[in-house]
Amino acid sequence: RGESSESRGALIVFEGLDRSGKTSQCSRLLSYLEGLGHSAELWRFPDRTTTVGQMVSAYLSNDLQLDDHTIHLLFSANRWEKRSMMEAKLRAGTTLLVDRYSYSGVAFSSAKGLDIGWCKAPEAGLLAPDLVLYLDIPPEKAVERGGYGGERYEKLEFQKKVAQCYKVLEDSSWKVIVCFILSFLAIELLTGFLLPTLDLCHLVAHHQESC
Ligand code: 2DT
Repeated sequence: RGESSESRGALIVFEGLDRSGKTSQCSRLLSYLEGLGHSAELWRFPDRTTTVGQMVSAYLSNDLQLDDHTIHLLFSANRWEKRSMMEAKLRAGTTLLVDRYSYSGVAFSSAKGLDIGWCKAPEAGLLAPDLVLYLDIPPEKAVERGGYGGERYEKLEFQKKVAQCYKVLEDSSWKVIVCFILSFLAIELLTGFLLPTLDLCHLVAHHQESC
């Protein structure tokens, strides 16, 4: 390991359908990394605590009706308002485990029929993830897990479209993890991808643009 002043944290993003296990795996990975002595934090988008995030939350719970483009930009704005804090954390050496990010933004909005190029545009300039862990679960299996609440997107037909839209977005930063393997091998699998990424972060000086 290099000098601590030269090392930054890694930006690790979890993506997947609702009920794919992102939140659980994020927490497990956090404990694991902390056990290894890494500084790490759990983040999630949407971050419902901000003013923008409260609008997003009201939209998701059907208390607020918004045009599809408008809500798309609010989701993106919610990432932009956290960008400088994320960068500061990463520079200070803290690894961020982020539950949903730009890929959710593009997949969910393009699943509604919005142009994919238009959906990607406001994401340009956000911090690029070092690693995206995509938890791959068939939509029918996700429904079986139960726990779909009453939120706007938690319906099987829509989740099927989202799954198709996610597939188009896969790039070299992605590791696709098949969900039924995950329950047995989660930490081993994840850390097989993760630890090399953490090492790499000590060498990478700058973040690239995302999307
Ligand atoms: P959670 O259930 O994980 O809180 O997500 N979504 C999320 C979007 O449509 N665009 C985005 O940019 C993000 C981050 C996915 C709430 C829902 O919001 C969707 C599910």
